Amino acid sequence: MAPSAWAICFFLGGFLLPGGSPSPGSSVPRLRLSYRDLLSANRSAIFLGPRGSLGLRALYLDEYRDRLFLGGRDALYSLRLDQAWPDTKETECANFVRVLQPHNRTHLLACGTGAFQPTCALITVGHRGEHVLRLELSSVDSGRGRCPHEPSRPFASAFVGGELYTGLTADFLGREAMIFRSGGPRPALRSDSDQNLLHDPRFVMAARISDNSDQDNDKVYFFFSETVPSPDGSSGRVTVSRVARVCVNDAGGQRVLVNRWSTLLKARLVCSVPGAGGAETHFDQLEDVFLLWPKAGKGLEVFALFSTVSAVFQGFAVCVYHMADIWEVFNGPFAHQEGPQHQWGPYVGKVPFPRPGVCPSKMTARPGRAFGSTKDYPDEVLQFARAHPLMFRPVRPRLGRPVLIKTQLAQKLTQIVVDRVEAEDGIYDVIFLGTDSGSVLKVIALQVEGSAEPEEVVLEELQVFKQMLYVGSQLGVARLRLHQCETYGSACAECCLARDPYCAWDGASCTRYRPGSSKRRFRRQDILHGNPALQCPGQGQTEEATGAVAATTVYGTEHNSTFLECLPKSPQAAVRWFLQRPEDERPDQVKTDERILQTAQGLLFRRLSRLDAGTYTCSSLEHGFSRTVVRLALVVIAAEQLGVLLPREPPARGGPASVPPKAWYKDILQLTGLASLPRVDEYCERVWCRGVAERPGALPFWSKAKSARGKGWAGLELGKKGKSRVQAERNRTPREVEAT
Ligand SMILES: *[C@@H]1O[C@H](CO)[C@@H](O)[C@H](O)[C@H]1NC(C)=O
Ligand SMILES: *[C@@H]1O[C@H](CO)[C@@H](O)[C@H](O)[C@H]1NC(C)=O
Ligand SMILES: CC(=O)N[C@H]1CO[C@H](CO)[C@@H](O)[C@@H]1O
Repeated sequence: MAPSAWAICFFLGGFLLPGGSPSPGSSVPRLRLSYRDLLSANRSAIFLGPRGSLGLRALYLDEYRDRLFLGGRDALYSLRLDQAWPDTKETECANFVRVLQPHNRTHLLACGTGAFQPTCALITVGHRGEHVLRLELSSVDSGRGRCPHEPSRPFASAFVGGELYTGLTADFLGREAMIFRSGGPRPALRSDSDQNLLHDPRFVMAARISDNSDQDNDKVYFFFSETVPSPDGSSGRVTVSRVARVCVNDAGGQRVLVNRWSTLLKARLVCSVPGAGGAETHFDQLEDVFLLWPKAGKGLEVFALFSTVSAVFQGFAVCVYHMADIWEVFNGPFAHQEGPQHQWGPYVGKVPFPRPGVCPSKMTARPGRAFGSTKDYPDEVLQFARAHPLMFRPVRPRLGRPVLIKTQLAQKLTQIVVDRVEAEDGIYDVIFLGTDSGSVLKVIALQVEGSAEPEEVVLEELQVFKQMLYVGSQLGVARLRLHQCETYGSACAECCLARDPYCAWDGASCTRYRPGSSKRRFRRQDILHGNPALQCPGQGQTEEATGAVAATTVYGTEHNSTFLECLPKSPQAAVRWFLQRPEDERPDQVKTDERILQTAQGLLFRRLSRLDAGTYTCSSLEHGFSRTVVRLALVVIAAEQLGVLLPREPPARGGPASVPPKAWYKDILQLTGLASLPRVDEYCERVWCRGVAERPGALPFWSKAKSARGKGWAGLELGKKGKSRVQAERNRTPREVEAT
């Protein structure tokens, strides 16, 4: 089991939310938190293992034992959820662990790719409260059919009633795709390879879902996409997404479909946006599926993340399916094709009894014929099942369209987790989307009354054990709190504008909202509209009128460039600049032109004039709520005054020209009459240390500035803030988790 052949290893993350599952546009985020921000706010913890990289391939969150099990490269890890990481024990295991499933109360089943020889073994993990991790050597067995040969091949598994259900390509060459069941006392069962049932499938998820209280009807569902011959009979191939299912009590046929599934059916999952003239944009490639189990009664919802297949347009969409709609499609007509060149249509003839796909149960019993097992099904039923594995109707999403669409993203979305949150004004589904770069987007999709289009609000952030999100990437695993309300700011309006269903204004601060805690009377929250004018009356205007924000003095030299920085907390806010000159009665909005540019970071004067002097107010406007971000009193130093101070030649004495001559500071200080040394320090740095901007590390943060440089403009330097941000950018590694 030498790990030598394992150079091929791609990202394949995991994404888990406790309690989520019994088996385990201008859409700028309002708050973007870097990995460092999260770590320093104690919001996240990272585990990378003793070697600094896990090669993570499988996660299993065990809420019963308070532990998180990780399957990585050559190792399996057990992390205690109730303690700080890394308190780990490690055991050597077979290469890349792809399967981690609970076997019983004391054991886990783990399967690894081996050196292209899949291997399974039982791992003793102990009872609740123990922290044991031991490989049962006597249990090591071939994992063929239970685990793929490669660490990166799409694969899904579910452990039900002591048996492992897998959707995978089981052979070394990756050609033999199948849905397989093994590991119990019953003979193994697989999909029929002659039947052309699966076309290059990419399995995403597998789970047991009960139709009703009768356990005989329990089925295992598989979600995947496949590339099938074009349904219009032409020679092309198209990618479609599928939901397939098999009965847990399927035993195969007696004469037909021996040791093959006799109840396997599949249906298409459609996720598309209707466009002008009936044209639809389809999201056909399934990326991930999350099952949102209802708190009580029926009503399971399937959240599915799709991507486009198109080479020109990269987009992602989240569609939500009611389980009841999926059942309806499986109860509907079968798809039928007269011959390979014919179009598909609904099967209109007589369907034999028991209806193919129906599990043997009390419902299939007839006087004199109990059909206690699929082995008792008439050959006619099995022949029909073999010829009609596909349903005619596709499954359409709730509301007939995606709840969320994302285009023009720099990253690919790969994972989805959903948390249903009860807020003051309703129940919201908070969607966490994991990206291939390791960041996590937190989004709520709102259905606003009277509008067909759902409104999307991209929040920031990420919850503690029982309130935590576990994010896995190839390098490691991160634990993040689902919310940290105080990061939204210290004002009622900021809390309200965040529109985060986890957070509400309690009269003093922005804190976790818990429904039903009626002791606190002043809980202010408005997810639907985010209107602080209603929720936080009197806040916005008073601040503006009294000019509560004190002005800071800044200096600029005539004919030189200068920059006034303004970074509102929320990038979703519109920024406006106002100028009040000493002689003016009221401030006026700053008119931007060739000379004065408004950038995302602030106001840039390419060449400062004396007339630019005055008090600048940067104000952010979001959902009708305006607040002052910063007030800057700009003093313009006249060119003549500066000429007296500055020598014509750069300072001699061998020193580099970029070193600020210290003596001039005092003159500048006298000139301005103010002793705010750090700011003057910064100012001088801007004027004289232009060379710093040329350092390669300085470029990414100021990528906009870089292009402007070509037009002969220079002089923009990184402030201290800018520098540290660049540093963070450059030191970024894929393991860094960004809550956005
Ligand atoms: C984070 O946790 C550490 C240790 O528990 C503590 O010392 C530190 O003050 C915390 N930081 C914040 C920002 O809460
Ligand atoms: C779990 O399964 C293992 C292996 O079959 C067995 O040795 C162990 O006793 C079982 N534990 C329980 C609690 O049933
Ligand atoms: C870039 C730029 O315009 N620099 C000017 C800054 O001010 C001094 C003094 O007036 C000029 O000599 C520079 O050309």
